[in-house]
Amino acid sequence: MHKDPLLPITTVALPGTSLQRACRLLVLLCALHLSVTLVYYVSGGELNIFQYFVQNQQDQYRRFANATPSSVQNLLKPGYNAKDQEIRNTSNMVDLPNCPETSPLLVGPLRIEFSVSVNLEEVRKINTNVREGGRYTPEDCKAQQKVALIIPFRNRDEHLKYWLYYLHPILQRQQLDYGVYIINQDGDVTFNRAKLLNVGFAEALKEYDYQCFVFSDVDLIPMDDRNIYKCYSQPRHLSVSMDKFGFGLPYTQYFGGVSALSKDQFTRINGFPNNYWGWGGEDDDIYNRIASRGMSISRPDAVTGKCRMIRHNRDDKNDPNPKRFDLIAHTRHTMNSDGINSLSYQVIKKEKYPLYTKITVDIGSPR
Ligand code: UDH
Ligand code: NGS
Repeated sequence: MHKDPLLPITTVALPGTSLQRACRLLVLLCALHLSVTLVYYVSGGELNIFQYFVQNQQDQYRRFANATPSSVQNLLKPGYNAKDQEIRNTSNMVDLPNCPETSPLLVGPLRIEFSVSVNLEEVRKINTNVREGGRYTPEDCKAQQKVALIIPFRNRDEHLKYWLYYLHPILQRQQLDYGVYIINQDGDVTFNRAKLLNVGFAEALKEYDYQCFVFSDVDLIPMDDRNIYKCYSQPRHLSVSMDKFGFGLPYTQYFGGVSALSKDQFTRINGFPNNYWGWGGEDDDIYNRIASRGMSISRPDAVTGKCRMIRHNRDDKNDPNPKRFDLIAHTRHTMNSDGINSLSYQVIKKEKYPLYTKITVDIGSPR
């Protein structure tokens, strides 16, 4: 036996002690790692998921992005009731401050895709602040404009679902006081886009004191919520950077797709033509009307104005109109007698759905 007091203890006991220490250190490190991960997940992790859904609008979390700050709180309250909200919206309007020039709720570029089909019941559930007939009024501030969205329509239900899915949240973030009107052409005579838009103008005004009218094809979705669906001092062309045209304009005077005119601008051009049956030319006629009244076209820049069109085949009863070239050559002569002042139609049915008002109309047939 070794008598040295140091050696026997150290040589036998040292490896065991260092193993224990190493184990303790490892356990400590693991605990530390676990706590850090936990803290990160609870705060940062959740925040990122939230932002992801805000950006992409793919999930029920979107309701938070759609709502104004205090309505977010309301949504979280156990006793939240959409009906109470409606009463507050209409009774307290006078006391509200004006909404800011630029909405703080805008998120900028959006991912728009049409691969997954849309369930309207789900869309309704995430747009709880939208009232019957597709009406919305900001809750915390007085909207700068009362906007009617007018969509010419026939047999495009799948496209309409995408439009409602994407546009309702965008329009709410834009803090507009808005209503959605689907103007459905009855029967199967040749389609007439511009006349349906005139009907939309007239019918929307019967419901509310709209000052601005946004006319949108059902298959066009903006890719940036900074492209505000409101009116400007000059008639506005909004769909300026379409995917199908390689994100540009097909020609400088192009005014098709989505446009916005104030009540005054629309009245000054005597509305839109009623006699373009079939595809093409009616948007060029509208452009001619605007130019002939000395107005110019206002547009967002090519980035903000990006939009996607849902690809589709040509519709039945909407073949290219052979008369369109002759018609657009005479806009200046015809526009005084053909327009909102000569509009005649018959409302067949008016239906109030949770996300839109559908007005089915008989607009006659080509003469
Ligand atoms: N629309 C309908 N139903 C129709 C026709 C038109 O709802 O039967 C509406 C709809 O809102 C559409 C808009 O009118 O977005 C304009 O329709 P359009 O046919 O003038 O224009 P779009 O760009 O189609 O939708 C052009 C012909 C596409 C041919 C494609 C061939 N690959
Ligand atoms: C022009 C049409 C417009 C039409 C535009 C884009 O030629 O009505 O093409 O069409 N004007 C005439 O035909 C006179 S698109 O490529 O979207 O089908 O909006």
